[in-house]
Amino acid sequence: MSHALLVIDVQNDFCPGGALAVTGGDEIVSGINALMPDFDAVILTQDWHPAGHSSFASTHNADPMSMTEMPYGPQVLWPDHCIIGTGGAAFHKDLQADAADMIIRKGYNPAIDSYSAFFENDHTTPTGLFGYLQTRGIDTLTLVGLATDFCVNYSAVDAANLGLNVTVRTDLCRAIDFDRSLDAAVDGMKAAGVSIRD
Ligand code: VGL
Ligand code: ZN
Repeated sequence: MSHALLVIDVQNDFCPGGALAVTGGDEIVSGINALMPDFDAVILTQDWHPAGHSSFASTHNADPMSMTEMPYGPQVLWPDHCIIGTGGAAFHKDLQADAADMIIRKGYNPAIDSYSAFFENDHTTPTGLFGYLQTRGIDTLTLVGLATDFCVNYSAVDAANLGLNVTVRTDLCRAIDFDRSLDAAVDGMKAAGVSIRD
């Protein structure tokens, strides 16, 4: 069976200067590139929202980083970010995106956010990534990217619950760390059986 590198959302809007900048988000790019040749497959995710997405505070006339209730549960309202086709949604210019076998986009459904690379935030609607991994015989994942406490966390927990062997390289991730979300995320990942490598 094979081992894939899953690179989460290394996009301009999550890097310094971006709309939802993660501190140090650009520091991990060269280390991620250097890891790519060690894997049987390289998969990138790309956060990919239509304008007016339901996860945007502006859509609800609310303050960014406030909370709302969606039919699927609580949801953080974010600044507008990763709008389809914009420069903010593009990968960081130094990320070796050409090395990817697969790029999976998520968050394009206007009514449902999608932190995880596997399921939308309703925890039901699949992105198709699990089927891709199964048909390629990939049973082991190493995750890197942005942000540790949101999209990396949700992707890692879903992957572990789907029965994959999962390691998160936190040295090649950076966190939003909103309302102590990083500690909660690390606890949740460990509880799901994810290996954390600092
Ligand atoms: C992310 C918030 C909103 C992430 C994406 O990549 O962690 N966070 N959209
Ligand atoms: Zn998003």
